[in-house]
Amino acid sequence: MKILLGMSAAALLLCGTAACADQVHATMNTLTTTGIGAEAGSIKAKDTKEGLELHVQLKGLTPGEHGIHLHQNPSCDATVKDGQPVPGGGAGGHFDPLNTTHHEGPAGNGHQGDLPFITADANGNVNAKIVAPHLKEASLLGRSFVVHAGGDNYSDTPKPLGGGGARVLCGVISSK
Ligand SMILES: [Cu+2]
Ligand SMILES: [Zn+2]
Repeated sequence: MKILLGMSAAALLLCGTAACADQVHATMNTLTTTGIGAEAGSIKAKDTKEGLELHVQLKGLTPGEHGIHLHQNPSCDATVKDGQPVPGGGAGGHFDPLNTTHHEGPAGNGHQGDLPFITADANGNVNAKIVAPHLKEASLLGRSFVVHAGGDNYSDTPKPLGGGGARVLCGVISSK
């Protein structure tokens, strides 16, 4: 693990310029009760002076708003809770390196993994650039992006974690 981390750091140093923009990315797939299903687009990341910019291109969503977050683990596996399958449960919780345990959205001081919600058009497609002011590319490797069935009100009330509910798309983040 130490060697892997070292290599990632070296790659980031070599590619710290605009010439290497968009090299950190995730291929997104639908989630099923046993793992992942069809490919559903991609997310590409780059650092800007406003923060981490994500180019989000997705398909197959229900029209309307969807919560999207950086989740802790590099896994899109299904897990089991109380005897029920949890699609994408392997991704773990929202990236929260300071252990705030609060969901406050991209401008808040809670989970660093809280991203601006995305909106799918009438055909279920998303082609959007979103900016997460508190995140950097270097925080992404070894984690995953998750898109939820519902929107995100950037709060833990009335429902926890923005109220997005079930996990519908997931992608483990890599760099190449
Ligand atoms: Cu999430
Ligand atoms: Zn959160």
